[in-house]
Amino acid sequence: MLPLLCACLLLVARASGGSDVSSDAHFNTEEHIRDMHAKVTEIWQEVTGRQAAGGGGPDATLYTACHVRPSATLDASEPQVTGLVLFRQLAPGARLDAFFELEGFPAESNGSSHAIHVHQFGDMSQGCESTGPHYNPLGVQHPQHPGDFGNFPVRDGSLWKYRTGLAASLSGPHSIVGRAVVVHAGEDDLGRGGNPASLENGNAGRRLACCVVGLSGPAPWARQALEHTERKKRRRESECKAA
Ligand SMILES: *[C@@H]1O[C@H](CO)[C@@H](O)[C@H](O)[C@H]1NC(C)=O
Ligand SMILES: [Cu+2]
Ligand SMILES: [Zn+2]
Repeated sequence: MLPLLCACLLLVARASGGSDVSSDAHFNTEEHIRDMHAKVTEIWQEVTGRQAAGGGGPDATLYTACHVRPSATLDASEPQVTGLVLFRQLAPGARLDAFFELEGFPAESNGSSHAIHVHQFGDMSQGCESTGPHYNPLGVQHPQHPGDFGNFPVRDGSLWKYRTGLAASLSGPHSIVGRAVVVHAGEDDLGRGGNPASLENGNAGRRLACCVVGLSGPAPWARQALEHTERKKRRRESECKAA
């Protein structure tokens, strides 16, 4: 199977690299990249799918855990946001499910919305500043990046959300494993800000906190699912009492 994969990749590479770079290649670069991505992803899915079917075990689910820490470049007066972001991918190529669990937002930010994105590098050596721009493997505009998760409301200093159908992937050529999740001080304008930055990063403001997406076993996800259910129940109960 491996020689087959190599042969396919070689064909794809030759098909795209063999054209005359000096003439119309520039014009079609974006289309080429997208086309090549589709082919490589297809090959990847076929290979991983076969591995899962034969001997790889019946469960091809992937899990990651990302421990959010305040950016090292913030001063002490800034909000110290901490928490956990978990992803789950039930099969290669499937959309992601996620838990976002953050706390440490200041009281005056009650009701505010905060952008969360996947950034290119899992490098936190200069706090969240060294995680680079939005992860953008297809060279498209914001908010079409795979890690453009939009806005999350803060309530009483914390943010917790279960989301499904996220376009990012934990496998394949555009996996977000090893890259960073960044929590911003501001709201994402979702590309409607009317300036160039809006189409790059949504003008979401300072980087408050971040983490590196790392593979994990299923245990953190199971714990969080339980915690999420119990918290929802508690909130419902307190709302009933208040009513
Ligand atoms: C924060 O806002 C929520 C409604 O979004 C409200 O129920 C809650 O009482 C507010 N908390 C504080 C501390 O103002
Ligand atoms: Cu961001
Ligand atoms: Zn983006």
